[in-house]
Amino acid sequence: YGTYDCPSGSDVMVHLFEWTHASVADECERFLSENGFCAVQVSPPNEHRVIDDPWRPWYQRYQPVSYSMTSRSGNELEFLDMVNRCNDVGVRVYVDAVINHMTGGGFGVGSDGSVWSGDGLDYPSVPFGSTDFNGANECSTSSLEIENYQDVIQVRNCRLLGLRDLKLAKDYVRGKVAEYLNKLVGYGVAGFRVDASKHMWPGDMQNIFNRLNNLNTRWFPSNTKPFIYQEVIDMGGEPITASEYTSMGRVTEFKYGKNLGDCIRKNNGEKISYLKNFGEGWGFMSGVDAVSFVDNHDNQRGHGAGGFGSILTFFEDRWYKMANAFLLAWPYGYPRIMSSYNWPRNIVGGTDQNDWVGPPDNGAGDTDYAVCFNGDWICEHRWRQITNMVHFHNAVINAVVQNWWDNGENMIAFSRGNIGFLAMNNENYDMNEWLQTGLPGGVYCDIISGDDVLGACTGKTITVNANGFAQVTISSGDSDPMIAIYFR
Ligand code: QV4
Ligand code: CA
Repeated sequence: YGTYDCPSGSDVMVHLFEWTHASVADECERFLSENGFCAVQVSPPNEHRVIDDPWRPWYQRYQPVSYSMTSRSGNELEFLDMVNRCNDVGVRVYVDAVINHMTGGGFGVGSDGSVWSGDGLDYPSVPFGSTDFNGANECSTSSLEIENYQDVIQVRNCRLLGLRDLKLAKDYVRGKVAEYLNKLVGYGVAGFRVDASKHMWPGDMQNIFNRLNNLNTRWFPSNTKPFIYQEVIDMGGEPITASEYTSMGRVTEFKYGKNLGDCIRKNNGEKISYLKNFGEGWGFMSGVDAVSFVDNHDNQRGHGAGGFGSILTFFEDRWYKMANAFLLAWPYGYPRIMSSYNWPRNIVGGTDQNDWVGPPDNGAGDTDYAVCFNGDWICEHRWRQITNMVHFHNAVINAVVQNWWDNGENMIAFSRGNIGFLAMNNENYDMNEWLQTGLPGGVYCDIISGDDVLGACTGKTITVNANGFAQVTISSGDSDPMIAIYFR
């Protein structure tokens, strides 16, 4: 576990948050495969609670009702079609696996028509009954809720946000979860984002992962296990740490987006020149264990960890492009790009009043087919500055950082061996420096301000002399105050 096998020369994943299966399938064929993406993370495809109040929030999908496969993104056949078509063009599908819990309290009918009762701990479509959940024997709080994150047993045996906590110590429950994951593996899914991993005992997870089948040999080499990455929010200060999980797969490094956001925003005297040793040098987990990202579906709306004052999102597009350019230029972790829909964000007293708003839909709760730059589909992964940096990332994948330069404040530049070079100006005055790019002499196309179409550059050009030096000029007024060039 923890290994993955991207098509050669690609190593970036994109989270197509709340996209329907049909639109993901098309995006694999028409865009992701053409632009160096290794994989797509899709929203939980299993049956989930359907919430009316508030109306069809995105988070209803984090309340499983069963492991049958009709969700807001589509039905089982559409899921299968998506996996087939993405795999056929070399794009892996990673499923968001919600296996720590089922729904919160209440009762109702799920997205695939199954009855459920959180009040009665009854999920007949699995089936799970009351003995399949942690209760007063396992969890010591009278509310059965997690009340204290300093208490490891509470965090893992009590309820997260009231969500009915599965007894993953039990063989039957482990078996049902593994059966679900293996169904997906059989369909051709290549890996899993394991939701709420902090709230599960590593030993229970290891037991489940040990039951997983090898990947489908229609697309993958024999004896290849699914790629695992685990959602653990470890900002320090809690007894549960990311390091308890790294033997089973990668782990989400939430310090990355928070600290990068702080540097770009210049919070508390932070500067981008401090990024010189970003990663392990900042106390992050080892890069080979990490999934790195600027924002995710939680912290872009104030859930999870990070905080609005730190995390950068598409709402702050200039800074956001800078953050993603750094993410993709700097060697640390397996980078994940967020692809969002717009909503009427309204932060009052630190809380987004509209943090619940679901994806664009037809008014009846059926998610629209995603059309980029149309309506509310933001498609950050298709922003030129970000897509082109995915190409850059793949081109420099094996090259080390060299030729670091900074002005001691908020101008930086570095090369990746003799393949790529990035410079960024986050000052409020212009940058005009004669810098070593590491690159062979020649005229290069800046892929931030334009595209290199069949050798004709639509953006700025940068001339590198025979010794690798170039005059780097970045106006502080540029809409994207950076340049990136690489050798092809
Ligand atoms: C409400 C009350 C609770 C009460 C409960 C009683 O707020 O105090 O106990 O009713 O039943 C939603 C609502 C939440 C509601 C809950 C249960 O927001 O108010 O509780 O449902 O009905 C997402 C959302 C949550 C949402 C949940 C389930 O972020 O708001 O809860 O889905 O729909 C920690 C964890 C980390 C987690 C993060 C959010 O360590 O693992 O919190 N992140 C992941 C996902 C995230 C998801 C979950 C975990 C749960 O990335 O998207 O939560 O699967 O940091
Ligand atoms: Ca748990």
